[in-house]
Amino acid sequence: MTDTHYPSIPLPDYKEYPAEEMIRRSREFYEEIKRRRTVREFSRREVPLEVIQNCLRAAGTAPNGANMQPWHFVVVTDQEMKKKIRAATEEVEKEFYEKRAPDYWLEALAPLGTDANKPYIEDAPVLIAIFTQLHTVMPDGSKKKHYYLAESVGIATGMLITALHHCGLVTLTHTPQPMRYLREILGRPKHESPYLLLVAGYPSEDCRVPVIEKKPLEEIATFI
Ligand code: IYR
Repeated sequence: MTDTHYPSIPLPDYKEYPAEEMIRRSREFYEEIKRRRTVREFSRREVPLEVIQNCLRAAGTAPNGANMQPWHFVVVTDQEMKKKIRAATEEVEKEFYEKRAPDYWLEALAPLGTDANKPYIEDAPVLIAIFTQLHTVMPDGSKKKHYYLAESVGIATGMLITALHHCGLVTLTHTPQPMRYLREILGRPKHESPYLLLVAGYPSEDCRVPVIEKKPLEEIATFI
């Protein structure tokens, strides 16, 4: 049998911290990340594209199935394209709010005050349409299967949201259902499926957010 392993090297760039420093870093990171809020009112101010590019690079380091990196990110800053995406999204959302959503779902959403109007899709400077990829198309046209799509892309998306927050930007994780229209509008191939539309930018000056609470540690974790 031929050796198909990747060549290996000693773990590069690993940093160990003394326990005290580790505790301080964990506390500081928690303080930093707990300021993150999902925002629905965006300023039209532009953001430096390099920030988005670096945050995407960060997302692209996410752990994933068999290192197939089964994701694709489409960054939309073009106003006409945003307008198109807004119109298509509002159509889907109108159908959701008026017909498809069961009462219990509408009741769960009522405290958030969301509806089918999505002005932020046009206001925010950046939309990042995130796609899962079923396979890689090899140069000879053959297909190389991808694994754990939802897990991999979910982790990468979490890292992207964290990176954008770290840079002082706000986001909205938007998941209109069904999202197939995004593939068509953005001209993505059939083996890619829209996973989430991430809206990113600065909050509007009068941006407000609901008063919500996160479950305490005791409720979300068990130590055995
Ligand atoms: N996609 C719809 C509905 C919606 C669903 C959930 I669950 C939310 O947490 C928020 C909204 C919308 O974006 O309005």
